[in-house]
Amino acid sequence: MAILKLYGLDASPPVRAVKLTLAALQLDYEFIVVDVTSKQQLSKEYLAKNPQHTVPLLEDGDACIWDSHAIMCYLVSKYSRDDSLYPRDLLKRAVVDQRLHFESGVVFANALRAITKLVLFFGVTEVPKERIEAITEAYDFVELFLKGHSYMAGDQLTLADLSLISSISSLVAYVPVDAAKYFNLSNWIKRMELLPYYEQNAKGAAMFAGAVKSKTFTVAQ
Ligand code: GSF
Repeated sequence: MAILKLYGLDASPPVRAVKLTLAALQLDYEFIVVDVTSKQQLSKEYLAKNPQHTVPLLEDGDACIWDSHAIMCYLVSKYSRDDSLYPRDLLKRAVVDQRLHFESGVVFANALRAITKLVLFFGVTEVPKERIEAITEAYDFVELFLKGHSYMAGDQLTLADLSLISSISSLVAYVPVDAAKYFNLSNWIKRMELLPYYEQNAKGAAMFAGAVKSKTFTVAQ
């Protein structure tokens, strides 16, 4: 087997989701830093691998796969005999898939990326209140998903958890999770922090939080 190569940077939530998956599967890989803050993803060499110029990117032999969700599903399907992270049972898998699409569209794109573009990339000092509402809406949904369950797609750890913890542990830099209002969510975060390989997310989440905290912004009413 060719050595897997993962391209990205630790501060990036979807890169961390893939790192968590690689650690859960105990797969060796080479990590190649592509720093999007200095536009390294726009190099000719990187564009040849990923014309959409996003991180994470996984290189497996001649194959280049991007989008964290696609990478995570590929890794489990190809390299794990145990399907617990991404069940083969079609109905169970559909629930995990729903959560992954939810992470991609509602949590990452509509909540995390939207506010991060304003605060970190455009240096906006007054954020529209819709951006904060998008975060609390995401928290409201996951609180509901977790009702009566320990994990995002039911009672066992799946890719849904590894994906969602990467973005939710970054969103807390903007809106802390109120344990009284979000009892299930705050317990789930604590459960995720106990994973033996959680450091794969913790380091980058702290870097991300540090970048957000270094900015000053208010919320427009
Ligand atoms: C999002 C990738 C993405 O936007 C995934 O892989 O899950 N749905 C995709 N990555 C950002 C970095 S980040 O916000 O963590 C990225 O690569 N931006 C640089 C660019 O040129 O788009």
